[in-house]
Amino acid sequence: MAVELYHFWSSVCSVRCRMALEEKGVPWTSRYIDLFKFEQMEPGYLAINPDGLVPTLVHNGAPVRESTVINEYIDAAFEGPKLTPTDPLGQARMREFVRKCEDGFDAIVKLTMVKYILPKLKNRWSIEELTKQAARRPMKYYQDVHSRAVRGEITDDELAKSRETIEDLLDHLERILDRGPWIVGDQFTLADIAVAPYMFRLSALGADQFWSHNRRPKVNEWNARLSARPAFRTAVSWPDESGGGYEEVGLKASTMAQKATA
Ligand SMILES: N[C@@H](CCC(=O)N[C@@H](CS)C(=O)NCC(=O)O)C(=O)O
Repeated sequence: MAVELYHFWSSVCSVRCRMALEEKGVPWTSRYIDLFKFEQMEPGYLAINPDGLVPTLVHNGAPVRESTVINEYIDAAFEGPKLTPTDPLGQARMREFVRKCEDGFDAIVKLTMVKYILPKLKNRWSIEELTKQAARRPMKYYQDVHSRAVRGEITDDELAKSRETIEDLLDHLERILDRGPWIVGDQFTLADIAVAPYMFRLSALGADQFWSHNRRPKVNEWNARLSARPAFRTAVSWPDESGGGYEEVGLKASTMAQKATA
């Protein structure tokens, strides 16, 4: 029953799957794919993930891709606390929210990539090398985002729109947490896990600008409950194996990650 996760420390989709594995209590083996060394494009990895993306879960030799699909698989395939409601309406509510998180992914990529992934890459590689590597990305989306980011062409307008998307997602979360304490109600589910890594990334940008006692108080309280979960702490505290963490680019280390490693 070998379970391997190919993942990267700060990747939001990797955090998602680490958290699901930890919530279920599934023993798993780490296969670190260093995106700062472009290991996602090595032939051995492309054989299990032709899009050159992390994460990939490999269970008994069979790869499963796409973080939200992986999480449904983890919940269905392994013993442990159920992370999906049993009633069809609860399942629909959970999937509606997971879909919203997927729709917000591009906004998270742009906001945080420009702020800290690109500067870290620039500390390690020349512009020529980064341009070459951007063109090698198997997916058009990443070819475009990375090559434009390297050329400094992610516009202020795009960043403003990304910011708006995230603000809307958090407003939506504030509204639906009326039925709390978790996103679907009494049960902690894959919906909470789907958005957890965004909280981690946004908190590195300075959480107080997005939620606090006064601004989106329900999100603030839910986030405190989420951050207290051991699975979350483990998921967000995976070390940056190529070094530097957030501090390298002058960002606040996530307070959640600090707690996790304390
Ligand atoms: N829809 C995919 C997205 C996966 C994805 O975009 N992963 C990012 C890290 S969060 C990645 O591997 N990027 C590769 C790159 O930047 O070249 C999922 O949910 O798993």
